[in-house]
Amino acid sequence: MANSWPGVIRAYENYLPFSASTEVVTLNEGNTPLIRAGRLAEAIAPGSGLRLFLKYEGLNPTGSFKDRGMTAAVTQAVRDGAHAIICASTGNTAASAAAYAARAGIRCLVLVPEGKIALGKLAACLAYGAEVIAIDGSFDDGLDMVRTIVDRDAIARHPISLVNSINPWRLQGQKTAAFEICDQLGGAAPDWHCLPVGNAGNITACWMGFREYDEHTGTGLPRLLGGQASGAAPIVQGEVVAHPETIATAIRIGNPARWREALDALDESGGIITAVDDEHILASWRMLAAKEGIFVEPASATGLAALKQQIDCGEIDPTDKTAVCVLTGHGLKDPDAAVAQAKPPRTLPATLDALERYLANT
Ligand code: AN7
Repeated sequence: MANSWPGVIRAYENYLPFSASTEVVTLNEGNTPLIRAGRLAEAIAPGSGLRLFLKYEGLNPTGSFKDRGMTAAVTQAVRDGAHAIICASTGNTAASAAAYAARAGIRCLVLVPEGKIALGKLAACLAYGAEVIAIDGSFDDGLDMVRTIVDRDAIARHPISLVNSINPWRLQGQKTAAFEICDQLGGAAPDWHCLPVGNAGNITACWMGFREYDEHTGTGLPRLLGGQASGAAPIVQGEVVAHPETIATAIRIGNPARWREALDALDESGGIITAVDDEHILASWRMLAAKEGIFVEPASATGLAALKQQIDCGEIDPTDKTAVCVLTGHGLKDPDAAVAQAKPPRTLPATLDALERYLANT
């Protein structure tokens, strides 16, 4: 049977501000699996009846949830006559922008923090032919730079379109994750929607999506649970973090662009935002792989780590609840982190003898 999934813009065209005649730039993103995680539920909330689901966004075309927003942002950029797009990024936005720009045949510039972008993301940006500019500053510095340059360029003849999530089209595309989750749960929102928070675009977009779907189809609304890394938790602390640090480099962000919108979404949903130590992010990251066979990049485990923390401290009662954890990026994005966390492989001589002895002793 032919794969008829057309990508998120066409799949949810009634909910998106694109006309039927718009030429969509798509890689058939979206339609990611919602995986029931029974063993993990039993590990974090034994005997509670928790129904835990994992929205595996790492299976998008460039390996992260960013593709949902990027199809919309690049479609609109082309419609606006842009000849180039630009963004600052911890890596996933950059890789996604690079791919969609290649697809559209336009130029792509990405600013990344030097030495702080995971290998798989850098590799992808280079392969897609983006102009990668490494800056000796943070993501936040890069975002300030691209915001300013785009404002200046607005008077030029060939506009550069900014595709960070301050671009409203990004949120339009990204909200489709909420639609899919409700559809996959049989027309209902979960009780808890748990996700990592960096620049806070995704939590803002998801909330927009849940609200719109509830209005039109009566799915109900989830409560939002956002997780930030302890070393990069400006929203939790209520102040800008000048030098964010975390092993979860994707969310190494000290001054989120969608800060206020995230606070509104948390407030409206009766949600929680919490900080999780790197150690607990990694413990959840390990559980996802070892208990469910799902390999994600470290940042992607932050929603699960936040859920476990809130259950442990009694703030969330898991009894007979449905919770979705959004796994935002694929494990192959950050192979260095994975190898550094694991025991090195055993080496043996290439003989049957050696293998037999190994099997006898383990
Ligand atoms: C795997 O790519 O900000 O709160 O520049 O890559 O919407 O920012 C990445 C963010 C979570 C946080 N998980 O989402 C970038 C960038 C992964 C991510 C987030 C990111 P937002």
